[in-house]
Amino acid sequence: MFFSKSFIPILKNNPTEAKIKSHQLMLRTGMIKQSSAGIYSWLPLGFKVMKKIEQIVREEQNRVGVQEILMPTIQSSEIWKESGRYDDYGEEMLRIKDRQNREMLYGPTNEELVTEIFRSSIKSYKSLPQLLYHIQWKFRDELRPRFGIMRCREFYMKDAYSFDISDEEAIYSYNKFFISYLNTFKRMELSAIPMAADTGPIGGNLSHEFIILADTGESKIFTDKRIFEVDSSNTLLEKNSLSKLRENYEKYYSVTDEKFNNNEFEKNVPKDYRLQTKGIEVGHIFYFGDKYSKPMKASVDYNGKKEFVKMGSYGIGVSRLVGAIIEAKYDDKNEIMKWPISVSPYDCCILPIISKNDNSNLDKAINIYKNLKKLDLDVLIDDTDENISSKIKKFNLLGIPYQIIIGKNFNEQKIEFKEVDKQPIFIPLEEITKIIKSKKSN
Ligand code: 5CA
Repeated sequence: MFFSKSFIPILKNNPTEAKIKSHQLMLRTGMIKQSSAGIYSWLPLGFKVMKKIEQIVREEQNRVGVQEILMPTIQSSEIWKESGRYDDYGEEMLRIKDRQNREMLYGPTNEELVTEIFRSSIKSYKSLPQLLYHIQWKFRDELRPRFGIMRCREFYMKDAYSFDISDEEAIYSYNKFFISYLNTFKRMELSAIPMAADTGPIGGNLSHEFIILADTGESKIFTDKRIFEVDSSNTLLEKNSLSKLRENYEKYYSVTDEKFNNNEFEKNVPKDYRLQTKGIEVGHIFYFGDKYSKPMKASVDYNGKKEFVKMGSYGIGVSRLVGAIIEAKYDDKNEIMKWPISVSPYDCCILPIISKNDNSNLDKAINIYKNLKKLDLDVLIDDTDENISSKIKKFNLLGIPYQIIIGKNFNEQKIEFKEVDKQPIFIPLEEITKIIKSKKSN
């Protein structure tokens, strides 16, 4: 992509309405545009990042055997009346009437709809477990939408649902999501810590929030620092290995504020390991047994009788993750963003120094651009005649991790190559592509 033709509307200064760095940076670099309170359009740069996050989430769901479906955003109120949540959900739910005066709603979550889909087709326990997910827009009429896409009204969520015959099997499903979430966030170079959490309007008695530590986060957390050292890498997708993993985490006291109890904290965590801080909730998983299957009569035949299925639900804030990654990776002091390559809007950028009457650096840059494109790399070339220092400043904010700079002493064997947050090195193009490709395939 040529910068002059791209739709990346950069702002000169930080917008004053934005209070946290991710919101500032997303507006400043033209990733999003607010269309009304808590509702945003996604412009090319932001959309590319979100789509890459979505794809990682999808691959990791598929890897643990969850099947993708797509449910609509608009739901009928009938099923919500069956579960009893139509009234409970209150003003956060956006209620709509169609032309026949039927009560509809814009889905804030999908437990009811997926249960309705399940019960209409699955009749025997032999078809269990069923693990289904979709990635779809949600609407919650938040009282105080804030921090840009971090707490907004319309947001993009991956929500998954599990159906099992017994508590034991259902916990096995729960644990598959547990490992899948750890792997998902690891691929985005994030360290997300699972913490015992409250279940809120979703219900149930077992729940974990996946939290990224950040001063600007809205979740208060109380944790034993040793939990950061738990290693999930050799976990197998079978019952014992997964419950061992959960045990390894649950050994350490680690909770969100709704679950916090100071006596327990002090009793269980030696003084030196106590940490009270803030974080961003990027995922939340719940086990709630027959909370929905019972009132909605979702049962299967089992040993000659009908058994209500045991359910769990599992969310990831796909759009919120864009902001959460910025909060985790943006270097405020030096004003440098560095996207993890797995979600970066481009793999690499080329910054030629272009003077008024001399296009030779641009020609060299275009040549390199074509070579990189042939190797399937996604490249942004800054073909504008801005001076190099403002180009560098701009690209520090855009956060593309790798830069090729073409200046007056250009030498094919020693091309200036720079990681956005490091000093440049001088190497041939083959070396550059090797570095980027190997980082991408990690
Ligand atoms: N049905 C369950 C699990 S599928 C559910 O809705 N869980 S949730 O309410 O915790 O939401 C799942 C994830 O969506 C959260 O962890 C958070 O990352 C994201 N999320 C929730 N509300 C918002 C919001 N207002 N703006 C942006 N992201 C949100």
